[in-house]
Amino acid sequence: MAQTLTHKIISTHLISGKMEKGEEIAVKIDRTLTQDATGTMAYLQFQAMGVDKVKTEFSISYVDHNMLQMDFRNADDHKYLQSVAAKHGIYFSRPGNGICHQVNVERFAVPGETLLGSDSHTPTSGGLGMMAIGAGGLDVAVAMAGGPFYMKMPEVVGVKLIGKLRPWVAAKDIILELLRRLSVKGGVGRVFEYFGPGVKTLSVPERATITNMGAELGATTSIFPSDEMTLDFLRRQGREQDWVNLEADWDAEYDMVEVIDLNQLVPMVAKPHQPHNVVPVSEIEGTPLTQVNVGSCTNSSYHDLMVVSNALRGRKVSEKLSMTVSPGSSQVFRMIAGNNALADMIAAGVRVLESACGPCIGMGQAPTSAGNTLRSFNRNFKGRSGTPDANIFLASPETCVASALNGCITDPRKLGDYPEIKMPQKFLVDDRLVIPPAEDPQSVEVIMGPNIHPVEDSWYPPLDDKMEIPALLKVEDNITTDHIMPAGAKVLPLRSNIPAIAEYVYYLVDGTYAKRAKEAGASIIIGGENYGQGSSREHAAIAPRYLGVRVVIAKSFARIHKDNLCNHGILPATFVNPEDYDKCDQGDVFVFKGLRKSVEKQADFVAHNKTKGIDIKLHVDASKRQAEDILAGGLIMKMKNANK
Ligand code: MIC
Ligand code: SF4
Repeated sequence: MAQTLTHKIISTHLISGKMEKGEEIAVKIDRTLTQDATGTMAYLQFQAMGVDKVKTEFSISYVDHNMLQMDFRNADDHKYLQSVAAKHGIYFSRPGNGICHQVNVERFAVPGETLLGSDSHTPTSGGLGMMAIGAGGLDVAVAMAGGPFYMKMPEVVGVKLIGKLRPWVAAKDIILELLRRLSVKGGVGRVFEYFGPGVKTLSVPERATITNMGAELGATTSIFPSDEMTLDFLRRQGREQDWVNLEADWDAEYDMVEVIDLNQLVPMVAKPHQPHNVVPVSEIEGTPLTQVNVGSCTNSSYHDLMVVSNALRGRKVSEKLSMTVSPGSSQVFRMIAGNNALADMIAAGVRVLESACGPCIGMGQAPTSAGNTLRSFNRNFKGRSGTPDANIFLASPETCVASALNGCITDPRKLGDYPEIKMPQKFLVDDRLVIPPAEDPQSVEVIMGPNIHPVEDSWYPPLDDKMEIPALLKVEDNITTDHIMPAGAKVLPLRSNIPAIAEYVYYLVDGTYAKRAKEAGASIIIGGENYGQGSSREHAAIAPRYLGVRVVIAKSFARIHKDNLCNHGILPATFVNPEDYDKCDQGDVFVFKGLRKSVEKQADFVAHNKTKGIDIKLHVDASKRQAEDILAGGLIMKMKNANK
């Protein structure tokens, strides 16, 4: 039978389950990646599994998020990560080597293989024909220990690209167009597979921009075929041996097809505060800006920065705003330093940042109060920039640089001729910032600073059969993990310390929440559609769990967050009748009876809203395997019980 690319890769990695839409399948993971902000927890959990050496073909630990070292904490995390990697067979990408996804595309992504990463933008490597999936740290730890990754067999959406992008219209505009059409929940349970004649007009970094931001659709992953363009890129990276030709069969059938005519696209921008609030740039041209940032795992490739530098050469960034550029990797950084593009940017007034996530995750460069910031990044959630009342707009590097020159949102087509960027025959390849694992692991001592706090069994009691507990918070649709467990310069350094970070759960939404939750002992959260979209950070499950959250009732859940809740023993329940959401309020007390049996059977059940005197019908939104995790108090407890 004719197969999609997704089916081809899954079938060669299938361990169990039926490849039927919605069925739970287990797939073999060839490679893993972590980054520091999720990595410390992932490795603490991996260590607790007692496995000496990772069982994957290749595992790598990047340091790119927590780069502001305002005290010992981030620096200690880096040391821990370096030592734990050396001990357990993991490669370590040193701070300064670049943003995980950009480096992975350049140096380590392999077409046809599977990659599991503890970061939601792991699908960036799908730009090279890899099945690359984002997950919580515990799932990545399990994969490193040789376990499979479980997921629902996704629907496959074929995105047919026809035509060719016009000058100043960028790959970013393709994914913004898809977000405009489908919204941040349009991709849940789906893989986006690109095909059609337009595909061959896009380079690997352009494809990677698209697969990167497919995460904002809520997709399981996104993937491009591995074709001549892929070979060309790998050759320039000195990795042609990694190439295989891989594409969908010509007559493969997709569950749904979206057609995008590249000729018709125009520069787009996502307005605050969701990546799907997309309009043509022309619609909001002239919007004043106080900041422009180019970089992030979405748009920091050599080509991206060369376009920016070209447009800036001999000109000045508008004095109305501050512009930063963060090169995606040491490779990109050294190449633009070597050909003077960096000097042109500095001369134009650009503030050059190190090769890291930086402003994307609120690690410095917070914008002005109520200011408008335009970013070549992928997320514009409220507060993410570090300034709670700032407005984040998202666009291509092309639109960013045109706007930086003008001081306001500007259509890049006004910049004149599109520059001809000559791509180097060979990229500057130097992997010396990637440290291989130790040859004598026994001699390596894992170094743990005082802020590093492993999870404790006492946080994970088994699920109670009977509970009478309050809903301490009710939130709306599309709540992100940035709402639940914010990042930024103040909170990110606490990623290795759950009791400390738990103080910040939902603090931008309701500053009293953490205190109230601790006082209540056990509690519920009520959410709307697509609860927990965005980042893969499992802290958005572990910290609420530590605060006593037992059940989250929502209209629907985002994939990674739901998996994280189950892994950490919180029951994700959905309303059988979505209108019941309106009947429940913050403060209502819910009575659960016979809960264990319902979860065991994954049966629908009734919770009594005692405050309102009504019964609410709920659905256990978990697979059989996940139901077992929840009953045990979480996956770690289930594993420990099995070893007893
Ligand atoms: C993000 O973009 O939100 C992050 C920071 O990269 C996260 C991971 C994290 O929270 O550490 C992600 O996308 O998964
Ligand atoms: Fe880093 Fe931002 Fe990419 Fe997340 S989205 S990995 S914070 S650059």
